[in-house]
Amino acid sequence: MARKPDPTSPSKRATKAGPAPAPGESPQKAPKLPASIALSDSFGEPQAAGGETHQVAGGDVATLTSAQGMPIADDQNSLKYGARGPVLLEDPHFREKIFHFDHERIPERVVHARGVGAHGFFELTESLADVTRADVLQRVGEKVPAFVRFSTVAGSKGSADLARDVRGFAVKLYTQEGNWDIVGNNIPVFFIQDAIKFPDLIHAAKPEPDRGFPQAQTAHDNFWDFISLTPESMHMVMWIMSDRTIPRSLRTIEGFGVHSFRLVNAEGKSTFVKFHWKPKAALQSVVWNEAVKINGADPDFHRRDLWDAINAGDFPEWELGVQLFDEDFANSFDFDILDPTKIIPEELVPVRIVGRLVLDRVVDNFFAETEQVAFCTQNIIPGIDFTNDPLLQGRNFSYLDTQLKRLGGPNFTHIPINAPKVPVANFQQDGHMAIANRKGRVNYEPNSWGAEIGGPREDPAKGFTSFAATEEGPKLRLRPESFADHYSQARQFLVSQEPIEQKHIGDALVFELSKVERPDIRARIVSHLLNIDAGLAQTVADGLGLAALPAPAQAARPTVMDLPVSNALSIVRNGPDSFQGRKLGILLSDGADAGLFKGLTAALYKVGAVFEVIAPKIGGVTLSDGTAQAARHKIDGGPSILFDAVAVVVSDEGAALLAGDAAAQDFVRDAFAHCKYIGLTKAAQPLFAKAGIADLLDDACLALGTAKDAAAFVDTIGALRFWPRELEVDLDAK
Ligand code: HDE
Repeated sequence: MARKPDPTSPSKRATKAGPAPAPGESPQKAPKLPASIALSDSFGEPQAAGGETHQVAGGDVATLTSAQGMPIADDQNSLKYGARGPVLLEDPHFREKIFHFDHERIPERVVHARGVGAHGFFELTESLADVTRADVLQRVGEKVPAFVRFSTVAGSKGSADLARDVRGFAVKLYTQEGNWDIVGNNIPVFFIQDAIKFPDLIHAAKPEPDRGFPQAQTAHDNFWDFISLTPESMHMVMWIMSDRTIPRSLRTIEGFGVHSFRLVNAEGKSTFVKFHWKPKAALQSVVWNEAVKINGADPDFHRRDLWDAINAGDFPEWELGVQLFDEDFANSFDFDILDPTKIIPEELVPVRIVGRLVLDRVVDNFFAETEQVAFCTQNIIPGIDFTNDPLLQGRNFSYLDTQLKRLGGPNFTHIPINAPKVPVANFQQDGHMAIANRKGRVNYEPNSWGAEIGGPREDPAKGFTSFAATEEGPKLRLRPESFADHYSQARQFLVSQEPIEQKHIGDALVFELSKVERPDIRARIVSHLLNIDAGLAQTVADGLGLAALPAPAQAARPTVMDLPVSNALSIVRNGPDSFQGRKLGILLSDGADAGLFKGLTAALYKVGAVFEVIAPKIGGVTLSDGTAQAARHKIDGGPSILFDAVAVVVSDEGAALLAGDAAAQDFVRDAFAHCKYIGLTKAAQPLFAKAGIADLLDDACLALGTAKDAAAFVDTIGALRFWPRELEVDLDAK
């Protein structure tokens, strides 16, 4: 007969505090906790009723409950027969808790899985009442709440932030006429002209299906194979190989609606529009070698930056710009305004700034908001409408579908982050997780129950009406001839870059194609580059070690136009002019000059910049005047790649100590190799000598002696990088 377990007299083994120590290991000491917090394990004795043992004393702390609201007495132990007996199926708390945990995951987004979101507002600064009836675009000064989710495209949810990738820039505006989503990217064109190619593009970009890698990278055979067979992607290829895909911060990217949309005014007149978001912090990117290292040092680099900036009150801000144009322009333009692989250069149709988007609040809960937010391109409001861009039309079909799968039912608009901030009144009902079913007897219309019981009615005056475009023609699977030029704008993008940016495009192509195993794919890409620019094709061919140049790719439209330079396309020409909102890494040692340090931090404060101290020990340093300065990073946890510029403020003894440390050497060597501005005290020389760069120091390596030097230094580092140095430190540039 089985012995009856007696919960009141537990066996001796059950009362032992933790596992027996292994030989040679000292017995584990229980951690010292504040008196108000009880240890979570209770041995041998049933828990005191009321769950007091788990609560922080002194506050009015809520009682833990189950999802059904039942108060929980013990959250540490499942229900058992005796202390060592089997767990009972009966235990409702255990069952519910594990059940819920087992179902925590929802499918990650098939693209744009890794993202970060924030709340804010949109404010209109110039009325567009002449061209649209959209309420949110009428009255200057009017604000509506906004939620923005930034993302990378190819990587899984857990991939690193600085993958070379397009960034999603999806904006939800909670307007008085419902939610308006502008689901854009940080690049104004796309790879393909027809949505039917999207699954192929994404399959090719994602990890290869047999091996499940590479993660969050396009540097592999499948991607470049698809691209090399898809000439329409060549314009986008120029953009993704530029530094646009390795941004310094999400605060420093542009956003684009990509497609041509329509604005429709009260008279029903339509004007075409392209949407732009222009960052107040200007365009800024990192360099590739830096991106690779950032992904190791801080895979959350971008989301942390956004989080920190908002919490510090340095609210990220963008201007909303619109390019407005009419049918006449569309007919006279060299390209089809329905073709999403083309831009309309700002020099041809200027960007008119009409509003601002400010992000001023981080999310309370990542899953509830950032994960569950559901953007849909078809979320538009009266006064906004679509065009026949075939990519946009395909997207309008896709987004509802994807949310149904991801969020589990048609009621995802009931989730607070997706719910409009205006009353919803319709006869939709039921489905999974229906939270907002209508009250009353009537669930159809038309009905004859009168307004009060019978509920909402259509309103032709207020309601959305589609622009009455006239369409005709036979049903065909055909691409228009006006979409056929795949190279002219790719060339325009290239020639609009500064030489250093052109070099980076060449470097990126060589890097990516060097990861491609099949030589014929590498050559096929070069054959396309020949149609864009002979110099670039030659550079890439040389970089790959191609024995001979291939023949140029056959082009649907062989004549490549020499379009004028567009300055708006360059990052360097649109970079920052001050250090505001940026971060200096200050490497300190014991005995570092206190006056200089204070001068430096005061100068940074003055321009609205931030700094972080890196020191040999996380406990910080004692400065020359005896004051203690805390550190944010220990030297090997705070590499210079995390900062926009660095200053090395050390004493003689400090420099001698750091000179023998590989992480300190890397700190200055990387800052130098990444063309960063460097400030250094005279005493720092031995560290630079050990790092092998003492003889290379240039105009962007500035001596720091006095507080006045510090102020001059902070002025100088306003520029993005000191690019001339790259020619000294990169073999490919020689
Ligand atoms: Fe998307 N895209 N996309 N896309 N897209 C999705 O919707 C799709 C395209 C963009 O932060 C999915 O909710 C198709 C262009 C962003 O939640 C999915 C096509 C642009 C986000 C989808 C495109 C975008 C998505 C996956 C080709 C720039 C993230 C998860 C016709 C203008 C939104 C989801 C967020 C997300 C489909 C092309 C931007 C599957 C079929 C072009 C920023 O519906």
